[in-house]
Amino acid sequence: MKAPVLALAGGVGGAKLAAGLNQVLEEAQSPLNIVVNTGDDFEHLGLHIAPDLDSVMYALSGLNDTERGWGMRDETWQCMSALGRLHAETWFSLGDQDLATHLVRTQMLRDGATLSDVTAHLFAQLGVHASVAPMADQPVRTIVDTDAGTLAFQHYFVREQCAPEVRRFDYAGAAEATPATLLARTLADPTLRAVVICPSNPFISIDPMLAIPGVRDALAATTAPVVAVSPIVGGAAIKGPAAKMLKELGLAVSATGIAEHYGELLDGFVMDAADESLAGALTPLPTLVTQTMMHTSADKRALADQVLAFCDGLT
Ligand code: FO1
Repeated sequence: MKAPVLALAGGVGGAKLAAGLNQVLEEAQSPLNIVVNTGDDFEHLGLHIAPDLDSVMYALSGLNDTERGWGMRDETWQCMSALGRLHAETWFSLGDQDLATHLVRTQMLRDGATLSDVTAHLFAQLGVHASVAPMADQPVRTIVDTDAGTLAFQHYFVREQCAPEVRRFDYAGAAEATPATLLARTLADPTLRAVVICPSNPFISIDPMLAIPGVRDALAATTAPVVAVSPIVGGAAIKGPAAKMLKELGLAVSATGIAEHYGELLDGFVMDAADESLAGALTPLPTLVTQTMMHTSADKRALADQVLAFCDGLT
């Protein structure tokens, strides 16, 4: 059995690189384990919504809407219109096809399956071969402390459109959670090839994982190289509110700010060619400067190939 790669992912950027790694490693018949943030999960209209798991699932199965960044392509919104007619909550858009995912997940959880079981089942139904799991089977919920009060993550992100100023993040339930089996087992695997922290928002996609007891220590203890890809290019987030958050938290709005945020955890860092002038500031951290924008499936593959070669060179 070849050595596995572990990808930590959340959000649109995370799903894109996870899809690239999946293409490259599937062709090489090498194992890929993807662990996904569930700090964005919430109960809505009686359903368990897991946006980041679904972004990865739709990206890897090719069902994703590339324009919108979340949800499924060729989506319809009949249920949302009907909810509007009933004066029910419509601030969070659930597509008709996407609803099927939430229905199956919610039913299985209610029948006693774990979120890891449900995730493996859903990915298998859509023909994805990579092993994918949530970061934990217990609920961990990102809470955003803002100048407009304390907000549940999706209330901050979607309902309030990230407008309130962020003061800090909390990950409710993290202290009581345990890493999902796939995460714990992969981090303890002495043959682990690399850990790739995808170009995800560090505060809302990766820090919820690091808040689970044992994860940070296991990342520090693994002999595999831990490499992060910057979600900040040219002082702006590729997508989403990462730059706004860095600024509001008083951190450098740059690829350097991201590397500094992960600090000692990293054995290597990947930043975009647009930020080449910043690479020296990270010395002695080995840094790969390359094209990190992923518009096409060829871009995702190319970045995955380069990141893997960089990791292998660090070992
Ligand atoms: N993002 C939005 O900006 N508006 C929405 O109405 C919305 C609905 C939605 C439904 C299902 C799903 O899987 C994701 C959805 N997202 C929506 C994206 C999601 O809120 C965020 O992208 C993530 O939580 C942040 O990574």
